Amino acid sequence: KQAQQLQTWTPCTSQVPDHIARYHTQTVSPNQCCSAVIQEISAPVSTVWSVVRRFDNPQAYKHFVKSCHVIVGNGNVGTLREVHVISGLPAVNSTERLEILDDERHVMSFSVVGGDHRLVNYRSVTTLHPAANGGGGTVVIESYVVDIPQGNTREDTCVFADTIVKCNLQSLAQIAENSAR
Ligand code: A9S
Repeated sequence: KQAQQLQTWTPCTSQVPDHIARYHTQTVSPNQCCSAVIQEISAPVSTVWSVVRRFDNPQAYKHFVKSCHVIVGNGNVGTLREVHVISGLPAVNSTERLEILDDERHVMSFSVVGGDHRLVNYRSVTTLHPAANGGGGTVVIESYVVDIPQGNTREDTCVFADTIVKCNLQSLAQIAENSAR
C-alpha cells in the first residue's frame, strides 16, 4: 500500500531539458517534500565545478558549516563526512554520504545519513550547465527531497531547506565569480 503511494517528481520540467531533468527526478514518499533552486553564476562551469566537487570542503561556500571532517573515503562515491554547523540553527551536526560525483557531466549528489538535526533523509542533486546565452556562465540546479519532521508542515520544511540552499548557491556564485575575475 505504502509503495503504491510513492511518486517520482521532476522539478522545473518546463525550464529544463529532459536530459538534465532526469538527474533531478527522485522518489518522494508521502511524508516527504521536495524542491529545487536554480542559480545563475557569471563564471565558467569548470570554475564552479572545482568548488562543488570538493566533498571534503563544503565550508568553502556553505556559510552554515563551521567545520567538516571526512570519516571514511577519499572523495569518491561512498565517502562519509561529518559536518558541524554554526550556532543559531536547530542543528548541531550532520553525517553525509557522497552518492554521485560525475566529473564529465558535472553532477554531484549527497545524502544525509545521520546527525543531530531535523532534516532526516535529506538528499540533494546538484548539476552544472553552461548558460544558454553563450556568455560563458553557469546555471546551477540543486534539487532535494527530505522527510517532513513530526509537527512541521510541508511548506515550513521546504522554506527552511530552500533558504539554506539559496544561501549556499549565492555564496557559491560570489566565490566562483571572484575567482574567475
Ligand atoms: O548542506 C546542504 O547542501 C543543504 C542543506 C539544506 C543542509 C542542511 C543541514 O546541513 C543544516 C545546515 C545542518 C541544517 C542539515 C542536514 C540539517 C539542518 O538542520
